[in-house]
Amino acid sequence: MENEKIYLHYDMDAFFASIEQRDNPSLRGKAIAVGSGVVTTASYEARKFGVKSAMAMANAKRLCPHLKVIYPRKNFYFLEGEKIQNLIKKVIKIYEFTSVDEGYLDITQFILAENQTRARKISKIKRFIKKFKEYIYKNMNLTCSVGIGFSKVSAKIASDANKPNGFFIFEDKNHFVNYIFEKDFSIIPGIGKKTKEILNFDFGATKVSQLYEISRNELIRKFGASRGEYIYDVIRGEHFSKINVDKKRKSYGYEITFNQNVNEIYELQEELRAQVEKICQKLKEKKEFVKTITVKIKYSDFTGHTRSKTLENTTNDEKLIYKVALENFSHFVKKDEVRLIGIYVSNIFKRSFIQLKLIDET
Ligand code: TTP
Ligand code: MG
Repeated sequence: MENEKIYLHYDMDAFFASIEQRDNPSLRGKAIAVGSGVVTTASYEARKFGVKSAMAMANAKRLCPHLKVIYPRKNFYFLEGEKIQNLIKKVIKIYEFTSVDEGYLDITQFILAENQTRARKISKIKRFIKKFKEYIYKNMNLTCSVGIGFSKVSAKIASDANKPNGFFIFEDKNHFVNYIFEKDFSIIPGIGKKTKEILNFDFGATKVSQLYEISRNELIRKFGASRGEYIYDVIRGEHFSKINVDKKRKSYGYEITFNQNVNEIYELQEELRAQVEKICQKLKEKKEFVKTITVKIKYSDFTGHTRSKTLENTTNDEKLIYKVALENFSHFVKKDEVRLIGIYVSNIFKRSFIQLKLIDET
């Protein structure tokens, strides 16, 4: 196939809970849940008792009386997730991290070669998975599950097929369709609660197999073009989306809440200047460039406003970003009794030539 791609999706196993078990040997092999009022995640030992994410802790305790409850260390888990991402970035250049513990990698170049037999391809994939899992384990002492597919979505479904610490490979579309056919359609990512209800209610569908009976037009009529087409294509193994390496997190920034009203414009401008400085430092560290700059303001009566400007070109220039911030700020009619001021940047890019260079290196 001309445009054949091989995607890997990784998903860390019981991420928060595994970190706790790793760092506290007395928790290993035990049923634990991380959370306070609600379970954020449970160890696989606890899942055997039916303990699940988003369950009230009291219910979890009822299902599993010996459950050990661990108060979350959210910042630490986030940093651990970032460590994993940095490890991956060192060895694979086409990546997209979709949450703290999962992401997509394009591994086509490591696998495909001309005139290669199917058996050879599969054995290369298996070797790659083994190396990948060992690499993460050796460095993090954590296990993950891995899925391989011909599209991002097929790789994601594959990574769920043999959890925990497993892997699964979709060799092609047929293999994929056969696998999902008899499954509940909740196996398809992106079919949310509302869509699910409509599919249940209007079409009497609960299984993927039943979705093949609905025409493309009907799906579009019910769900709109984008979601309708997605559902139609995805169950046929025909939904393809690219890994977007350039586009990073949607936005970030800084804001400050004052203890009392601030009425002086220069004081607010000074605060913005300090925030811009911090943002630009971060942009330079991360080698990122932005197009959109937003200023946010809140008044003593809790009303709030934002003002954004999108530039023609990407920038990380402190003077320019500060100038745009001031311009945004000048558009607020009221500039006193301010309780919060902040600045956010979005439309974040990595310069594409940097990325291309990296790809050439591998
Ligand atoms: P998941 O990957 O969904 O779950 P998991 O890693 O705990 O387990 P699995 O082996 O099934 O992948 O989520 C990653 C982390 O995100 C999880 O450890 C806890 C956190 N999380 C929440 O904080 N709230 C939630 O509702 C969910 C689902 C997860
Ligand atoms: Mg996970």
